[in-house]
Amino acid sequence: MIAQWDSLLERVRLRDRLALARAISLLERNPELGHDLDIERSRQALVVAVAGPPGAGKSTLLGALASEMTRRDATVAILAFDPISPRSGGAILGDRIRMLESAHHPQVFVRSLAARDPYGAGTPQLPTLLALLDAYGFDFIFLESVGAGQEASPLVQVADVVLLVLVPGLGDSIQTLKAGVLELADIVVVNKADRPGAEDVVRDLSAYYRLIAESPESAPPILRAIASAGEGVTEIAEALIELRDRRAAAGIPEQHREEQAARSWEVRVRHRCHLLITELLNEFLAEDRGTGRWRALEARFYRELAQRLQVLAESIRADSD
Ligand SMILES: Nc1nc2c(ncn2[C@@H]2O[C@H](COP(=O)(O)OP(=O)(O)O)[C@@H](O)[C@H]2O)c(=O)[nH]1
Ligand SMILES: [Mg+2]
Repeated sequence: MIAQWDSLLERVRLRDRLALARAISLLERNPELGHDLDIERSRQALVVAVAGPPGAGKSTLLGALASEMTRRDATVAILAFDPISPRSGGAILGDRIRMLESAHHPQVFVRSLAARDPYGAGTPQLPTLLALLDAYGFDFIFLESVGAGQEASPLVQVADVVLLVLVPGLGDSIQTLKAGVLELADIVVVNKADRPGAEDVVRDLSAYYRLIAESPESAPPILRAIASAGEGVTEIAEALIELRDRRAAAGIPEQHREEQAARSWEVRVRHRCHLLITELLNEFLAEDRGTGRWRALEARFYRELAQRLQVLAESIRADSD
């Protein structure tokens, strides 16, 4: 399997799309693969987390943005993270993204992935996935979560920049948003500008950033858009290209690289622990539902958890030898 992975990786570096798709599938089944890849990442791609409430138009905007980027000869990867719905067991993908996917545009790669964590935000393989897409040589990698998206999710943590999509009529407007994501935003889009109240949101956001920004230049641009009509998309593409160019010119500071590597590691460890505990807990609960014997099982639960952690530790040691 390692040999298969290595040969796929070689082909990915030569921009072989089929190999890329296969490598992602292999990685989905084998989270341990590509362990060190994220450390080696050249990071020429700009990784953009797209955050915002469900229904804000993130998928629609991404479809329009991808088209705009390809007109500028840029290559784009879109990863859509869908929570595993207990009812359907399946995944949902925005219509516009689905359209792109089926159009087989040579410059756009779209993949929908199942998110197995409570934030609806990814998989333990996320850092490796990004490294893989980076190795292929994409200019932009967009990450969309269909989770609540208003908090600092793991997607935001691994991204280079955060594109926040908001809409008119957010109740008490920006007060309803968790502060974290507003502060992390590098570009803010007020989408559905065809609806009443768009200017109110723009005004509230401007006031907010005037208050918190250290200098006017450090406040994110606030752009209006009507994603469904493709309006305002050029400006968003230009803002992203400018961010990318500025980062490329400045070089990536060593400290930032270290921070990214540490965060990638944190995301992976968090997910692994979460999965391990959840799976074991589900097994115990299924075994004992309704009998009340679970109280007595607690000690056994911890013993078994320790054993599984031991197995995980061994597999990781074997992998890095
Ligand atoms: N009126 C209006 N509707 C839009 C706009 N952008 C997207 N929509 C619609 O909003 C709905 C949700 O869009 P979607 O992209 O799936 O949102 P997501 O959940 O944030 O990905 C869809 O029915 C879109 O057609 C816009 O600018 N104006
Ligand atoms: Mg969506």
